[in-house]
Amino acid sequence: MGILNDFSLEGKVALVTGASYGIGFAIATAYAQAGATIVFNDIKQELVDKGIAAYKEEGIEAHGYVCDVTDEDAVAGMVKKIEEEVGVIDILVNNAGIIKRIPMLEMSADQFRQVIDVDLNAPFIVSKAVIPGMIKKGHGKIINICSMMSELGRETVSAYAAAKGGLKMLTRNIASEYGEFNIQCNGIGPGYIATPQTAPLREIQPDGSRHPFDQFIIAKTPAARWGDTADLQGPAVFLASDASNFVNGHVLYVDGGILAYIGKQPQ
Ligand code: NAP
Ligand code: GCO
Repeated sequence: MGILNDFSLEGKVALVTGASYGIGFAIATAYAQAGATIVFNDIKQELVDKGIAAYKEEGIEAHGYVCDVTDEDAVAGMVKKIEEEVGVIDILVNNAGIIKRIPMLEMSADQFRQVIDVDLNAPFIVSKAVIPGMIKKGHGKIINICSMMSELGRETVSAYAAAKGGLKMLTRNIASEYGEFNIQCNGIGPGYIATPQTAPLREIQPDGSRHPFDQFIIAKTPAARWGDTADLQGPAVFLASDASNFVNGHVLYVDGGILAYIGKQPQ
């Protein structure tokens, strides 16, 4: 098969955090199709059970663990269990994330910290727990799910933008610090993707019209549509596979062109 072999994930163990549904689920499904064994976690048993059932429907025997990614001891315990029960992790996707859309002057410091904790501190905690195994194995892939907000700001998302901007720099730093151990750490910056996280921005209005933010995103995206979780699958497989072995510290924006576009000129 030549070059296509480089994209295979056969024999690899992949941990995707917060992957019962949404972007994490789509990425894990693609990894399974490429040959990897799938491990995921979520905060609640109910979500883990739902996730396992959803993977089963796709013909995937996924291993699910209950774990809050912000809890350092819990994460260390989970990674130890995964190593014993499934195998040493080859691929980590730091996907679990939250957003709070609150104007900065109305946001409490506690709310700000909660977002930083899940979206920035947790990728540090989980990466720290898996890197030693990757070093022993002689290779590893870490993929951090960044955002348009790793580059851009907008009203109401100060904590999220601060966290995702920080996650871009954590990505570069892991690449810098552990590249010599054959570990590649890259980011994916999804554009606006239709998932439960963005559902409030797409709600149909009482008069049946589209949400103004929905219309704004369509106008701001050269592809003129929201992204689908499937749009992230190919890029995620590339960054987890041998095809990207000399790609390190990069953020691959999968955004339908948003970051390249100044916006529609006035008619
Ligand atoms: P989602 O639908 O809200 O899914 C996020 C998942 O993370 C949920 O399963 C959630 O569980 C889990 N999670 C949250 N906090 C956690 C914690 N402390 N420990 C373990 N799991 C936790 O979001 P999504 O849209 O698929 O987004 C996935 C990632 O992509 C996030 O990092 C997000 O910021 C990023 N992203 C999304 C978009 C987009 O347009 N949708 C664009 C760019 C980047 P619960 O349901 O229990 O909260
Ligand atoms: C928002 C959105 C975004 C997206 C995504 C963009 O309120 O602006 O939720 O932040 O979720 O991260 O890449």
